[in-house]
Amino acid sequence: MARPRARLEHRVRRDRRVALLADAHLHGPGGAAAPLLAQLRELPAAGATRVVLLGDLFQAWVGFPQFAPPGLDAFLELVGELRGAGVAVDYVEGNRDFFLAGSPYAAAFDRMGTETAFEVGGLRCLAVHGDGLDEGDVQYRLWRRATKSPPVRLAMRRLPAGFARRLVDSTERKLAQTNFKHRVRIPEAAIRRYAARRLAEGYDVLVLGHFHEERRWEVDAGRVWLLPAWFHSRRVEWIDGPSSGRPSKGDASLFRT
Ligand SMILES: [Mn+2]
Repeated sequence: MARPRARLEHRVRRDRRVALLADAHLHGPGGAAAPLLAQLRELPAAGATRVVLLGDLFQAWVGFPQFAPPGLDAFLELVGELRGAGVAVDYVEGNRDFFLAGSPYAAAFDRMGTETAFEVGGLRCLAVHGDGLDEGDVQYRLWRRATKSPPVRLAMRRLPAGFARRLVDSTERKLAQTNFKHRVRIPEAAIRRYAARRLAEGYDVLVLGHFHEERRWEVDAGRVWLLPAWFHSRRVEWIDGPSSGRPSKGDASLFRT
């Protein structure tokens, strides 16, 4: 049986313009939060109706207050402003995000979980972070299961702040090791197998983060888009619907070469 996923509500709301952002790794390679927040602040004026944050926004983000990364308060305040301006904000948990769904932070977003779905420009899109879909990487999958397990959650919830910071730092080093293979090779065959399975559920586009390098593939059942890491590209990506008033990138040009 597949691991239970925190399935999110698939509302039939057609978005006009969706902004996508993955792997900012703030306070890691992404640096300070301010430049990213400035870009997000522009989304309502740019016509966004939804922004999907595909995980690993911070170098590490744990759903308990003693782990709060620098810049979190300003980020959450901005999320509130975006939603107040009519932009839906979804957060998809990455491998550097721990116990966020079900935490007090979840209420700050329209949706918070391991995946989200939306429809824009006639495309039914599914967004998932992308770690753990390589079924051949047993070491990583075991590590992920252990670090996101209920006993670890219980232990982390009770940790004092100083210890929490040291734990994040040592976790950081382990992540660097377990993710090493992903840094040198994108598991294309595994991603294509995963895409075939998920697109068959009724989606046209699978959007992934995590792999940091951009790829756009046509597959039998639809399309796969690996987003560039924000800490490299320093920009948000877009999927446009036909009524956005901008040249349509919703369909034909979404996968332009
Ligand atoms: Mn990741």
